[in-house]
Amino acid sequence: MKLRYNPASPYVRKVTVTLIETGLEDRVERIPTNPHDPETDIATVNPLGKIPALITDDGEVLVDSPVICEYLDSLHDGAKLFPAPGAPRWRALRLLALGDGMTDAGVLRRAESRRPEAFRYDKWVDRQNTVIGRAMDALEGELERLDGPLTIGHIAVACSIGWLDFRFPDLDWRAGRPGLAEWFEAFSERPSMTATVPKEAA
Ligand SMILES: N[C@@H](CCC(=O)N[C@@H](CS)C(=O)NCC(=O)O)C(=O)O
Repeated sequence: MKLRYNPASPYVRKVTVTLIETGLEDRVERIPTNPHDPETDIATVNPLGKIPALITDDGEVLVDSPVICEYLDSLHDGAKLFPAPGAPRWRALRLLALGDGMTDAGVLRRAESRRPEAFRYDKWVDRQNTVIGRAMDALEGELERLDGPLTIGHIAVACSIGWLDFRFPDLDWRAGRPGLAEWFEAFSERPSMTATVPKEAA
């Protein structure tokens, strides 16, 4: 399999953490890709022009990190990151959506701040910060759901927070959320997380 990859992307990180946690890391070749490079060929692989994209051994192209992660989860016999249908699955998918939603809001905030100053809309930035803050408050209020067997939800939340720390070190999200901060510090010590800390591509 081939993974269109960038070490700064929080969505890609979810996939690489999944690969490590499921023991599939050696089956995937990482192809460095900058989707913002005008010369990139990513659109010939993924019409949406985004990473991650996974080319399977059958030549199928899978896009969107939740889809890729669920596919990878189907390839191993260990404990599943996507629980079987039932309440645990919905809890995991809820966390996945919250984590990805925080990342999506952060991406929107970052896009706004990269516009020429005259085109920036501060209220839009504030709106995204509010979204991130509300989602984190929700997580702080349901810390017990962050315990228990590892799921794709935990991975999504941790990759999101790790990326928010990387891009917005001034966010100060730990203030007033001691439980979430403690959970994140502990989760970040997993080998799958220490091996995938976000960084700019070389
Ligand atoms: N929902 C997608 C989001 C992927 C995404 O937005 N990736 C960013 C990199 S972090 C990207 O490729 N952006 C390029 C663009 O939007 O043109 C997923 O979960 O995979």
